[in-house]
Amino acid sequence: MNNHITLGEYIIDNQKDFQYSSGELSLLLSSIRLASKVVNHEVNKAGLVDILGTAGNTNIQGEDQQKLDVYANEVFMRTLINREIVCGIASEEEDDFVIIEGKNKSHDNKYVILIDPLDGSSNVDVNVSVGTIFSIYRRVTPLGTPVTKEDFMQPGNLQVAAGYVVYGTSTMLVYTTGNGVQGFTLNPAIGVYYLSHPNIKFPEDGNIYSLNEGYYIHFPQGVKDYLKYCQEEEEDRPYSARYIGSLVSDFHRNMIKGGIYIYPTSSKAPQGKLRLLYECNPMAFLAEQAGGEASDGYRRILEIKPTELHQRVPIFVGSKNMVNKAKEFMANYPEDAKY
Ligand code: P6P
Repeated sequence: MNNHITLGEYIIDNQKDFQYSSGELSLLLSSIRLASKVVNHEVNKAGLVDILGTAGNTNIQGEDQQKLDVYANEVFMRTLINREIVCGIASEEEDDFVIIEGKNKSHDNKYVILIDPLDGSSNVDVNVSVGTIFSIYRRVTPLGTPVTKEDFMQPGNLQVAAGYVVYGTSTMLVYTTGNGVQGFTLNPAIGVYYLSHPNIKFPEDGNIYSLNEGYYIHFPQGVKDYLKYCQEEEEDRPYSARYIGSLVSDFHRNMIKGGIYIYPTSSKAPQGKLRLLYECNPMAFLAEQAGGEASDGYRRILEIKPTELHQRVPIFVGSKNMVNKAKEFMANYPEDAKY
């Protein structure tokens, strides 16, 4: 019998850390825990049942919705709505935010959640890790009224909690409520998450860089210069290139070992590819809570004022000294700060 604390026990033990919490945030985290176990069950057997491939439609991003994308979105939406613990939900798989009109006066709930239900889902068919990403805010409009877009368009530095589930060789739930980053590993035999990685810290330095070098010719010059720096024959370089096309997995590996993940603007993706509200902000909150950094190349991700629900921004996230070195190269081209 291991002596690790379970996620449920941890949430209860740390209830006091949630400012003004009436237990709603604990309930919300517990619901995410439950939904992640249901999704994990399907992801792990995806190869066995006809749930692979596309669902035959596309999301607002124009991307093929994988059947598991749709399934994961339904599981998280249903779990959160049925429990009526949030007053609104925004999802990568939903064109607009969803107002929770529950029977028990859901408008009185104080949190909104933004989710990417299954990031990297195009990897499912080839058995590569995928992940769920979530971001939680306190609403800013009056309790008792239906949520508005304003409740979702908050800068990342106002997040109350953020985290991800990585469905990998083991399934982990990693989250922060602003008091450090805690990692929990699922024991699938009994369906319990145990605290396996307390107070995860990004190594200040690292020797892994993660970006899609196939787009090299389309990158801004600052990114090209940084890439060449990473590949120079020096005492601490060249670094290793590790990129599996799944943000959560690349981020998680880099947070444990040290490294930087970059999805820059390019002539093919003038705003970058990743979404600010439910990909970049939660990963940036986690990175900073673990002692790392997250920038768009010029500005702190968490200080960007959102303008659209599904807006994209470039991201440089990971070990503090690696992100700062990349920013040094980007600073030589201030014209690229506009995107
Ligand atoms: P590309 C998955 O679609 C994703 O959002 C991230 O998980 C991943 O890092 C990135 O896009 C991969 O994008 O353009 O390199 O295939």
